[in-house]
Amino acid sequence: MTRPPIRTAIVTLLACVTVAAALPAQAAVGVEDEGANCAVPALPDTGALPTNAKLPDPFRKIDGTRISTRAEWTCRREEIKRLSEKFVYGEKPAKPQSVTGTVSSSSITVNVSHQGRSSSFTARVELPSGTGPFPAVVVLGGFGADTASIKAAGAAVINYDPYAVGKEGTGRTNKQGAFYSIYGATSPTGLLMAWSWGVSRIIDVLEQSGGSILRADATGVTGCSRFGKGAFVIGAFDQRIALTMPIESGTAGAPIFRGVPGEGAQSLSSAYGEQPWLGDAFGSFTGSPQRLPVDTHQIAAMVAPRGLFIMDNPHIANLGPRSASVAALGAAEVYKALGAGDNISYWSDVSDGTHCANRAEWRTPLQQNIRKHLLRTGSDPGVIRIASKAQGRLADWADWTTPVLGSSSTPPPSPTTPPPTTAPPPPVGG
Ligand code: MCU
Repeated sequence: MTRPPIRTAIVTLLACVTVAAALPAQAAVGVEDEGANCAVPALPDTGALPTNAKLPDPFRKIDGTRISTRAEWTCRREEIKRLSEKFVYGEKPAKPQSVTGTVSSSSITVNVSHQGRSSSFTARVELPSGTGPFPAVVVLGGFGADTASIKAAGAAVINYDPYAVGKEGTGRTNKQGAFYSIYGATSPTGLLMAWSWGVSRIIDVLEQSGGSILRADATGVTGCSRFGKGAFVIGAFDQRIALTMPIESGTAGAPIFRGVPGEGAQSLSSAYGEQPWLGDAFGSFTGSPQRLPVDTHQIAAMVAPRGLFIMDNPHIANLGPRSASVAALGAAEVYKALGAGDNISYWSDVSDGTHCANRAEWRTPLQQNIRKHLLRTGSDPGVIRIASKAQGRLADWADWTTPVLGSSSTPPPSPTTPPPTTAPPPPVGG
């Protein structure tokens, strides 16, 4: 696939510029990070990271052993979280000392203060018809998400301007926005994680509001393109988000970092340099993603067992759709191991090649996901529907098998199942 289509699209778009034992179906919603108190071993230093051309084993802990129960996922997830913060996105600080705000049927205000610094931002609310309280989908940006279908399904829309929390167009030493007013303009945390922090603070305010207009336990997130990158990270890093729906996110979003160079997607150095989306620490890996101790299949797996619906466009190689499909297939192995295989969807089988188009193909799965994970009135299983022209193969990237995880602390009788197999067509980069 050639580059021109995305350029054309960009010109257009820049104009708008355990959960312990019995997991399955729904995750507990209510805690931003259930593993916050896990005893995580010391993380490796950048210089000591081994080279691994394959995708890191999501089930192998930093101490070298593999998890054998579902309950252990909570702390393994925490390891992935901390590794991702250290090497990919930058740290997401815990809830600040004070978060206050208001929720009305038309807007949300968020006021934050921490160690003598304060900042605030607002988001516009659109309610669906009917009687609340409503679940809500946080929509980043203002293009590419089918807000009419979200509301028709019965969820409110929270229009979130990520730039109020982390501006684009600044250098890495002069980051601006509500996040950086608190944590400093030279914070090494990138914009995607700053945006994630902002949505977490919106959910804090929803929780404090008593939930009479918008429910705090039924929040989704979506956005397209750079805001798809944002939606991906936002959903991964707050376990109160019940449904994560990145659209056409491209490099620094869903596509596996290791696959990006071979597929002809936007290069890691281009994405790293274009905007401070990724954390400053990622600068060490733009030419050597094989040294990263985590890849995006694990970031996607951080969403498990919560709802995840990744939408992609197979017609634009620059978006890395093959590499994104591999991430989804890898994450799906974690979902399966947790007994939640029905909660993940990936859909790139769409006809219109326009970047961030409003697509009829996604309307039904979008509304099914909203009913299942936000309204909790539906039970449709997730769908993996990969366009044949952008089909990645997990078997080419994974040298690990998917364990059968015990549902208690007793190790299961049989430790492994055969390697994941999914589909025949050519490998990423092929
Ligand atoms: C796909 O997301 C980005 C892409 O990474 C950028 O290189 C390009 O400039 O903008 C895309 C986007 O956000 O389009 C609206």
